Amino acid sequence: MTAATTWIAEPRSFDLAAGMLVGVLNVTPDSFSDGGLYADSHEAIMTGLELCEQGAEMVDVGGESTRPGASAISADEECERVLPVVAGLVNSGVPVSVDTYKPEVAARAIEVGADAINDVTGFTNPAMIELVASRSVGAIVMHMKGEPRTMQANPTYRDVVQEVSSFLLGRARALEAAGVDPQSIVIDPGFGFGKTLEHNLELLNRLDEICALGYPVMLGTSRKSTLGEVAGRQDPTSRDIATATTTALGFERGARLFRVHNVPASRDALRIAAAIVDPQRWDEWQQD
Ligand code: HH2
Repeated sequence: MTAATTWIAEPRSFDLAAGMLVGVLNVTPDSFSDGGLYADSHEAIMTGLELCEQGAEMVDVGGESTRPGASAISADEECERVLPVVAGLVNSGVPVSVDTYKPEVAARAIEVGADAINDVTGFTNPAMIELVASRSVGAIVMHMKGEPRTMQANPTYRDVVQEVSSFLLGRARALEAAGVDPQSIVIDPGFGFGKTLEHNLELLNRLDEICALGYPVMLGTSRKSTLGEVAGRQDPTSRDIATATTTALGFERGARLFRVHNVPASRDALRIAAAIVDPQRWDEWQQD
C-alpha cells in the first residue's frame, strides 16, 4: 500500500509529496539538545518563527523532556510552559503540533489553536483518542517501548520492525475506530525510544516496511545519540549533518515528515532527495 500524500483534512491540509519539515521547539529546562534555551515565551516564539522562515511547515512545541531518564512534570506546569508559545505561534499564522501525552495539555493546546497532537505514547490513553476524534486535528502516533525513565534499560525485540509496525497499525486502527479521519493520522517508529543503536539502524534501513502500512511516516532522528555514536559526535548540536543524512535516506525509503532541530540542513537534504526520487518535481521547481 502506498502512503497518503496529504495530511489533515482541508483547510489545514499539508502536501507531503516533496516531504515536510517539522521544526522542534522545546520549552523545557532539560531537553537533551535544546533544553533551557529560552528565557521567556517571546524568545521561544521568535525561534519558532525563524524555524518557519528556514523551511519548516510546522513547529512541534514540547514542554516535557522525554529523553532517557527524564521524569514527568504536572499537566499544569506543562501548560504554563507550552500554551503561551502555542498561542503566540498560532496567532502569527504558524501551524503547530504539541508534543504531549497528557489529555489536559492536549485539550488546552487545541483550544488555543494547535493543529496536531504528537503523542509519544502512541495514543494508548483512551482520553487522548477521544480528544482527537472530537476535533479535526492531526494525530502523530509514535512507538515507544516502556517509558522514558527506564526505556533504555536493555530493550529487546524478536523483530523490531515487525513489532513497531504492528503497534503502529493497531493504534492507527484504534484511532480510526473512534472516528478519527484516517487522513489525520501520521505514524512514527520512535527512533531512540526503547531501542538500542542496532534497533534504530534496522528501523531506518527497513523504513519502507513501515511506510507500506499506508499512513504518512514521520522520522524523529534529530541529534539523537545513535547518530552521535555512529558519527563520533558527542555534542548533540554537532549532529545536524548526520540528521540531514537520515532525512535524505528516510525520504528515499518513503518517510515524508521530518522532526528536526536544524531546519536548513534537512531542508537541503530533503530537496536533493526529492529531486532525485521524483525528477518531475525538479522540473516543476525550475519552472517556478
Ligand atoms: N523525539 C523526541 C520527542 N518527541 N516525537 C516524535 N513524533 N518523534 C520523535 O522521534 C520524538 C518526538 C525526543 O527529542 P527532543 O524533543 O529533541 O528531546 P527531549 O525529549 O529531551 O525534549
